[in-house]
Amino acid sequence: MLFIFAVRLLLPRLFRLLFPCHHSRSIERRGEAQPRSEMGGAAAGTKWIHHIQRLSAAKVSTEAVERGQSRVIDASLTLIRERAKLKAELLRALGGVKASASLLGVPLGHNSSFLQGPAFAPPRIREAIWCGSTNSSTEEGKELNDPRVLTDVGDVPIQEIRDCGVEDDRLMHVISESVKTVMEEEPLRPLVLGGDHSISYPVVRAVSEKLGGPVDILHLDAHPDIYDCFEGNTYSHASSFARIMEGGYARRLLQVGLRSITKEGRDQGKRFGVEQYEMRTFSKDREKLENLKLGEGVKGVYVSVDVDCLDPAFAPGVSHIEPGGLSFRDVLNILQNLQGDVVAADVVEFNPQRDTVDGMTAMVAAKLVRELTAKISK
Ligand SMILES: [Mn+2]
Repeated sequence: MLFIFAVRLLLPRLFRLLFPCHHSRSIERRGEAQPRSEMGGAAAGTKWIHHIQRLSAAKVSTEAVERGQSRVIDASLTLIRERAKLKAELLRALGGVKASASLLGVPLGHNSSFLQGPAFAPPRIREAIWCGSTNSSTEEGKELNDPRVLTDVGDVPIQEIRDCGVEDDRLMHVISESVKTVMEEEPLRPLVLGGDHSISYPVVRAVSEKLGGPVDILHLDAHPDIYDCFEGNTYSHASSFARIMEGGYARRLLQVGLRSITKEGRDQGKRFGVEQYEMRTFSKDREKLENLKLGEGVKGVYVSVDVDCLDPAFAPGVSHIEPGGLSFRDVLNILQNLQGDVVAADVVEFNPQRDTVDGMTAMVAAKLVRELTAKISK
């Protein structure tokens, strides 16, 4: 017995001694499990799973890789398109619906300058929307379990597409195409679940292109997200509104809840004519912000809610904790009293990896989604 044990213990060591190459390869393979070491100094936007560069070493032609990527993207868009078609057909058959919110998840976190947890938010938000601890009525009495009020077309499979080596230019295009696919189906209107804030750029671009003109944007956030470029990444979550304004996708941009703004943030705000409302003057601005009328003479209103617009006391599960923010009731007052045709919206930057164990911020994000649903659907 002791002899067998000794052999079993010693044989692998003897094997490694005789075949050192096998040993070093097994170390290399362990290294593969760590995406960062695999990527080396790759460009921004290539963090997390991204194995295609290693696979390319297998001498597959660029054309073949691109063909494969296109097939994956087509399949992804097809699933969203078919779900949107089915649900819109049902709504049209039910009749009497002018506009209906439809959830579209965009689980993207790699354009965040800090933590990437928002990539995991959409399923947590859905879970909280349907959590049994509350009922399915919005505050003003709309029923979320009525498909005429809310449907769901699923997620853009961001990580699955990136895992095929698709870079951000094309990925952003896929997000835009997904949003347009939903808008194709009357009466669906996209209510997008982020994701970090970089997704607002391809979403707003799609909304504006699809409607054929600019929208007015109500943007609730601790940060203006309007850097020309952040840490070398033009798609950064800190630059999305610079891209939106450059593209001419917004006529008015109102930023509310600001309390972490640099000189560049203010300069860029002036450059693009942004109406920036800072928290330090909120008590003075409150009446105006709780009685907004937007979207007249343009294609409608887009609402972008960064969960960190809220004071961290209300929503600790965010990447950038910034004290001195809005209360949840402040946000609801602004949204519920907003006059205008809300054509699409997003809720972004909820980071489940920083949430409390009982998922408090997930409930907060879900209630934002519920009340935005009430705003969109009619
Ligand atoms: Mn923010």
